[in-house]
Amino acid sequence: MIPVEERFPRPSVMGVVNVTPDSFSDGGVHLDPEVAAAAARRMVEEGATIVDVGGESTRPGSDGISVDEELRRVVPVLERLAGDVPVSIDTAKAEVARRALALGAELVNDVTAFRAEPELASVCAAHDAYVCLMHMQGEPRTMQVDPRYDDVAGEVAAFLEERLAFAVREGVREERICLDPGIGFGKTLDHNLELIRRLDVLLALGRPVVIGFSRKSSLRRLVGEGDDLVGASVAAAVSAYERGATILRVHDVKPHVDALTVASAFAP
Ligand code: HH2
Repeated sequence: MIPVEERFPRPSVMGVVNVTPDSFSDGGVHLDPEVAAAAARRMVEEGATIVDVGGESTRPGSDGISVDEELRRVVPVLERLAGDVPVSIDTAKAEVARRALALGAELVNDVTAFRAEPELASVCAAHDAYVCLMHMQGEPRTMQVDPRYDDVAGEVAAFLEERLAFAVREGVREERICLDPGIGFGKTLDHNLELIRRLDVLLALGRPVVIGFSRKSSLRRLVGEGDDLVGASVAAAVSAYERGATILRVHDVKPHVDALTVASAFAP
């Protein structure tokens, strides 16, 4: 296995496949495992480096689901992709990650950064998996009620530094880990903008940064009502890339790959 930086050269695109009835961005679209697997394959053809498969929505206001329900949603998709498509599993549950890794997933994307189930860290360590640790203030059910920070960039960085140290203590190799400030997870529009503006604070931790701004409601607040958020999402991804982000987590792969290819052509 190679370090994150080599496996995911900057910029890399992570395509999102939510196998959920209720995700805010693509809920219900990929509930049929054949449809989900076909979408994942198409994302890789369009230039995604990896596809993030998730069975539990974390949209504001959502409740959790059981291990059995999450497995029932994601396993049929993972079985169809095994050995064929590079997969990340978006889960906070050790049992779901264990099954996904056995089915060939190479990255575990935990929006709770090993807080929901700390034993998930040793599962990742045992498989030498890549890991994404994300910041969230509060929990999905209530996180958007009244998020507050004195210094959002500093507080998010301090949290991720502590979770990085925890993961390493549990045996995950640091070179396998990337960090994500968690756009929209207990944050206002201003907090989200500030996190991208001051991405250098996060980059100072020395790990590759993942950004998921795609189709999030902050973009809707900026551009107003309209058909889709593709243009807004692409602009956010390019801005994050130009400030140092490595992996962009997106729903609309092709326009992001095109935009990032052009943006990276300007890099010295
Ligand atoms: N955002 C969502 C879910 N997982 N993981 C990381 N690392 N970063 C993110 O920003 C992130 C994430 C939420 O977006 P989406 O998957 O579209 O919706 P839902 O949680 O409703 O399934």
